[in-house]
Amino acid sequence: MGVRRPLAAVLAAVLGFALSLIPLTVAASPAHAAPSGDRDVIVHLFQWRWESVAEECESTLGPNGFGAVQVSPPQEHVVLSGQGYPWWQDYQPVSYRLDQTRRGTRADFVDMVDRCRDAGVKIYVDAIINHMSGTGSIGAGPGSAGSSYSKYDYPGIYQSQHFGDCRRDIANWNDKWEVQNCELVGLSDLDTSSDHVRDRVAAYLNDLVGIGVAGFRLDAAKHVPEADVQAIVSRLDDVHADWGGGKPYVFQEVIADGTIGTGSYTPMGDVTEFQYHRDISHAFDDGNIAHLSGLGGGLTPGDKAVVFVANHDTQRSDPILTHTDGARYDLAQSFMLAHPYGTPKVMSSYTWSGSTDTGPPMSADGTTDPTDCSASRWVCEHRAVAGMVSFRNAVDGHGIGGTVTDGDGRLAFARGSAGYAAFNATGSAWTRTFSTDLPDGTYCDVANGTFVDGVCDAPSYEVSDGRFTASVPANGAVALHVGALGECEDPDGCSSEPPPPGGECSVIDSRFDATVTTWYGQEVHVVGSIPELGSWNPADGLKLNTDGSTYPVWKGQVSLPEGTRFDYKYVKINPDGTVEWENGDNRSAVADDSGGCSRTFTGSWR
Ligand code: LM2
Ligand code: CA
Repeated sequence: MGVRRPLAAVLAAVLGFALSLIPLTVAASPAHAAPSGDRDVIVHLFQWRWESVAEECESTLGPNGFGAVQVSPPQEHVVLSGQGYPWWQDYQPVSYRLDQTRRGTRADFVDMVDRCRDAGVKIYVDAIINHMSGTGSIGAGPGSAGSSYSKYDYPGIYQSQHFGDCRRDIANWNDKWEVQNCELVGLSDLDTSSDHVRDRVAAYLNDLVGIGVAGFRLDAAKHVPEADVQAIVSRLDDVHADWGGGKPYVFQEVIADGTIGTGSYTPMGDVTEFQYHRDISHAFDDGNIAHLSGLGGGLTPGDKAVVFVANHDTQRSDPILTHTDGARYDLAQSFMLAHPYGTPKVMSSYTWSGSTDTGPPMSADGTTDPTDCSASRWVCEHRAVAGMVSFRNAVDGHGIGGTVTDGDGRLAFARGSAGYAAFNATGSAWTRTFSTDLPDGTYCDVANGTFVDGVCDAPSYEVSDGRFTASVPANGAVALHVGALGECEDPDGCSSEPPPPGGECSVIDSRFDATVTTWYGQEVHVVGSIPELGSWNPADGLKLNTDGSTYPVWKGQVSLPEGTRFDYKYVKINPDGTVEWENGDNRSAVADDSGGCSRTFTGSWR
């Protein structure tokens, strides 16, 4: 298709789907302080400033029981003014100084760690241990904190001899040696077999541990030989006593393929499970969720797997289900939190239009703006599932049972006598009586609000003789647990019914008016990122119609859940089935209720 494939897709394209189980070749390392079972949820506050993270810990994450924040890389990075300060500057370290990044100063970072710890929330740092900066347009600095550098030369840290001999891009992804020793997208590849490099990387990580950081995402871990990861991890200090001491939590970014599987990295810590991401995303995208109670079966053992619906790379390079999909995506993240497999990582995104390189909201000098969840570009989708974090924490230790389905798109299950959740990935409400093992009482529906300090701001349900009757909203969920017993106290209303038509709208009548000149026999379709618009498949898009009185305006209509964000393009389909895409960036839209319960999206062919 070519229209929405960014550079990073080159990366994704070569990552096969096969999960190969490679025998363990590395000696087991000391036990790590894995996130405690009852507070294990990670949220990736992608590109947030340090002070914004601190505020979120205090206002939202701590009170709702989130366990940890994955923050964007804190070390000094390249500054690419000529390229509009793309987000991926961070993935090109030029020193390990925390003094000044686009997200704030070292003092800001320290303050964030302290304030989050006081709120009961850990900080996990995205640690780049495989490489330093690249070349080409990247130039030679100075870096964000003023350090001078050039590729293979970082004064006072690394010189040419500290980088591998390969000095070219990874070409053959089936050759494990190349994958681990050549360059990932032209980034200078550290010789992690050398003691100097191991010591230097570990000193950086221990600086962070000393500040109170409790864990690490090891970026591009698959590109670092297992023994080198082991050597670095074994050099780590124990975490702050507030976190119970012990080694930092480590999860490694391993995009498993036929050449390198997750199994060879599990001795050093947890690993990202990309097959889970593909499975859950396709299931919710297709509305085919009835079979998901066994999600994760056959993948990396759950106590070693970090799982997610989308991450900052997949949402750009290989989007299956992302924040642009609105309700269905939120539902998938809710499901991930309700299901016991893996350590869940919730994504929190910002939007972009046009290039996927686009950085976060920022000032003219490339410094990131504070987050404002009510402003349009910060999506803050973790807030939509905050109540489900309390569900996860409350049902820890209880397996899945009492599964109920209704067609392909509906699934409900118990988590023992501690919780019950129902998911509806169809366009109409699912009304029925559910049988549970919950003690009788009034329960707050944490799928549709939060339960904090005994206050429920969501609909509540009466469980009587173990049963409750609910109308699970279209593309929505209902979730009850024993840690959230209480009646709705929401001043905005407590109805568990979908909002009445004419008031707030749950569905937006979305109309497209496209001005397109065609020749006889051509059709015009709207094709976009959501299932209703064909999930980028022209044949499944929305067909528009015209007649003598409206031509060249083509019109069509589709109903979308309120708040659905999506990208789209116009295409012409010729009688022989060939497809012509319009030029330029994808169009972006939100089917919100700002104009009542219907919206019209207009445009002209480009
Ligand atoms: C990762 N995990 O293994 C990160 O999750 C991913 O976001 C990083 O790529 C990657 N590894 C390297 O840390 C991103 C971004 C790339 C970008 C790199 C480096 O997705 O597009 O590459 O960060 O900033 C950019 C240019 C690329 C160029 C490279 C080196 O897009 O065209 O390659 O810099 O100059 C010649
Ligand atoms: Ca390497």
